[in-house]
Amino acid sequence: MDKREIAHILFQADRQVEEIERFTKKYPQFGVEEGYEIQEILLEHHLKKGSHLVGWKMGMTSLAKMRQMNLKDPIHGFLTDEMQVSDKGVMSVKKRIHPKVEPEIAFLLKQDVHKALSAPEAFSVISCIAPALEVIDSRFKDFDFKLPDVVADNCSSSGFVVGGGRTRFPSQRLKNLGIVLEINGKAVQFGSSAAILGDPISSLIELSKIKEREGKVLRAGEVILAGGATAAVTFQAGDHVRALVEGLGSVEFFAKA
Ligand code: OOG
Ligand code: MG
Repeated sequence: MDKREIAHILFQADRQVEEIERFTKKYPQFGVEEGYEIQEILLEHHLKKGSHLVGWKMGMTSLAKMRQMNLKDPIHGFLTDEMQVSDKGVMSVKKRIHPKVEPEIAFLLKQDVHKALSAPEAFSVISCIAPALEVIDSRFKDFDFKLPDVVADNCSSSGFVVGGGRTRFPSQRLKNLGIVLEINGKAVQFGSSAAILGDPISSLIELSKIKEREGKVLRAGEVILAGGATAAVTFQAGDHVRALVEGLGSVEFFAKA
């Protein structure tokens, strides 16, 4: 199994909007650690093509999803400027294979983070807490993947939108905020921020631990997506997609061909 080749195949599948078979079928020995090594090479491809790293995302943060996948820890990926769409902006469907959307909570960092954070520290490094929408688009046929595949595929990352949010927010409220995902004005998913590791701030704490282990730094200005709060939902060109998060406001996009 050639990690460089797999990263190249994943990058090409993304660029050419072509689905591929999961790698664990052909390489049953392929593990999560190798998945992260491939993800690193994939990031190099994005940077070489002129994209900029703008943040990180956590995935599989709901206890239900972790149990379903038999996981003990969430997974993480990178976010680039190319994936970002402004609030009320246009999300292309044509550039994606089989996109789905999920409501999330985003943190904006106001300072660099060099080490694992405690909960009070985590709140002190945030400049803003905002509602967000994440568009996932697995490069694998039918979203059929095992953990090493999805990690290599940058955790299905494809697009994201961050809403206005709040610069000050009571920390104890964050752990149970109602969340609604709407498509064309109709509520299609309901959830609570509690679905995200019991409290979304835990996602930032987990990420800080991971980055400390990797010897990497989270940078001021970066966006952190805490993880999906409901199931992800398919959308189509012409759809107006909006997420509302109690106390934080809303965020939306218009899906276009
Ligand atoms: C992986 C994407 C995980 C989340 O928030 O849990 C993710 C997938 O389900 O394809 O973004
Ligand atoms: Mg997500």
